[in-house]
Amino acid sequence: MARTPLNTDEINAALHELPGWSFAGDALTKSFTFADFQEAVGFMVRLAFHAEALDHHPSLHNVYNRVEIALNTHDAGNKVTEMDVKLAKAIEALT
Ligand code: H2B
Repeated sequence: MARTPLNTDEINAALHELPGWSFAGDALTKSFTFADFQEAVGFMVRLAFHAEALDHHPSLHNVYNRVEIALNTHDAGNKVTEMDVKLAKAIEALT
């Protein structure tokens, strides 16, 4: 159930509760900017603990103080599912 693809209405409803997040390339995406590289890496490490706890793993792209996140579910054919919304909310709680 949690790894069933969400429809467009469900994704838009989720985005209303996720400020700064977008739906792009079949993923929930957001770019975070930090003071420096160390802060950016610290964020990714803290995020990693939540991802492990949820058994759901983000795509992360880091350049210096920026971290770009894309969330979708491989087990659902790389579509957005409830698991991605859950992880996005956990990430928001970290910032
Ligand atoms: N992460 C993401 N993003 N998508 C998945 O489908 C997924 C995952 N599946 N983390 C999990 C692990 C699965 O491979 C394990 C077996 O539960």
